Amino acid sequence: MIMEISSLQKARYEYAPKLPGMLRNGIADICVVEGEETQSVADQEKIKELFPNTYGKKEITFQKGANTSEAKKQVVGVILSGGQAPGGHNVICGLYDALKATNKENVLLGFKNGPSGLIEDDYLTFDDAYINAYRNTGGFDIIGSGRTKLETNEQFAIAAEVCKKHGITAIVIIGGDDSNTNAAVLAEYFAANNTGVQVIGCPKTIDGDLKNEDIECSFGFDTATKTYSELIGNIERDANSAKKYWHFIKVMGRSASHVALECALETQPNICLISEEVAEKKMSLSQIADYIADSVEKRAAKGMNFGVAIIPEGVVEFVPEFSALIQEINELLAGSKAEAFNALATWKEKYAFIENGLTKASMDVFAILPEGIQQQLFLERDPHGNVQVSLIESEKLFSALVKDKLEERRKAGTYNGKFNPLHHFFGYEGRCAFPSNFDSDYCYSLGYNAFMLIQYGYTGYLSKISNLSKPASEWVAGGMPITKMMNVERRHGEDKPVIRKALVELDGKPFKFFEAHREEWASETCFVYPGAIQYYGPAEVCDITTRTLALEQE
Ligand code: FBP
Repeated sequence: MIMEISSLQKARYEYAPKLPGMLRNGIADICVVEGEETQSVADQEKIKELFPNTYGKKEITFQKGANTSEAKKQVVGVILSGGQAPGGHNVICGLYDALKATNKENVLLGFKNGPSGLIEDDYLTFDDAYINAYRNTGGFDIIGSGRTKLETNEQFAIAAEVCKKHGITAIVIIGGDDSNTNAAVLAEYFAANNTGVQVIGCPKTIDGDLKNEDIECSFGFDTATKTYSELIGNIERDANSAKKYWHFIKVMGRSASHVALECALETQPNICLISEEVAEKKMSLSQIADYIADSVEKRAAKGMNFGVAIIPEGVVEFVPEFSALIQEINELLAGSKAEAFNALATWKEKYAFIENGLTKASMDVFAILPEGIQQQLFLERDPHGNVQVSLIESEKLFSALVKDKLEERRKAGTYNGKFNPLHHFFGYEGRCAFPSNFDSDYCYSLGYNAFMLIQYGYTGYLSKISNLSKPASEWVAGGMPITKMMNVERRHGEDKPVIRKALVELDGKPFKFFEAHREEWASETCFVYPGAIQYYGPAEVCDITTRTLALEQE
């Protein structure tokens, strides 16, 4: 079968990603500067105890200088883990190029379909022809991805066997906070068992929640938010042209609202909910609906019966009364009780069962939900029997609640507008887009740098490229022990060492900027139309980073 490719894809094959200045001559010209020993962000004693071989290592930076790394053949295995994020292919391309430029005998293996590929010994060996077909392209189809977790000693023992079989010297895990937590645990296991296999992580996720004082952003966030912002901007322009619809747009981001906030900074919609603020202010569904309805009412009074509201995917979990309701529903249907519920023939009977089982507070919340959402709460269960909150159509939920509020206001005589809502969900549209120049460069650098860390013998480190709001020539390459980013959290009833997830900081500059402008955006039409990602043209159009990063590094 002949694979057809688009003109853009052909052109992107030729794009030469920009590396940080210090990496541009490869290993021959790179030396290591070791910094301070590190401590985990919290729970130091516990993390130290759990990671006796990899805890407290020094942060490192590369700079130009004479290479002192050991000359040995490297066989590296790479894994893509979790949700797709634009640029993943370039991490692998950068890793491959660095590995081959260092020694032509070096080998790169790609384990297929996520971490399970390592356990199942399902892999391919990269060569130039294979790699060249994926340069600067979106997606994770180069080897596939998956969400299997590597976390048990049995899995680690199998992984060690597979590494031994292929003579693997290092594993690179490209993943988010959970996958890199697992990378740290695997690194510790390999070190404790003297396998000689190093483990390096690369920070991935469109959600933008794997960041901290060392990791300025996860890759994919730039392209995904630019893709969503293009679409939101197009919708804003449509809304401003037709002047007859209110668009409720849910954007991905399982938990944190970084994606929603970045899209709001890019497009200046009338409304953008920020889940972290909803939690901080303990807002109820009714208060959120009133907040949106205020904007609808103010705009209607000026003859503007249209608008755009951005809803972060994870928001309902941050509404205290809603998460209490979810917990009660999980208990209500725990174990065999689910069977009794499912045996009831009609929704009326099921409703009575629910009414009987919920507390009054939760029933009050349940009662105001549109029937479609009520039923969704009982249909979609995960393998543990829990409600899958991410599947709740919160964009429809909020527009329905706003509609009710507006009817009340109409009766009270304060509102006399028209409210025609339309709904959208932007998530999968952005995860495999052609990576922006920023993500192409950043990802290639992360992969290239990961090999430098391997070559210099480091394990349990995250590939770190910083100074990202500056041109790539000024970026700084180095590595950070993953244990530095860890703390202990309660997960599934157990205390676990995990990388701390970064939520939107309400005292951070991106949120502060949004907060200072949102009142005006809510009542006026201040839309901004970012347009499509540009790959060719002036740097100020093609190479700009996110507003979030620019504001954070101001
Ligand atoms: P990662 O954290 O693995 O990068 O994935 C994040 C994400 O893209 C979320 O934004 C979204 O909620 C989720 O993946 C969707 O998961 P799936 O691909 O399994 O449907």
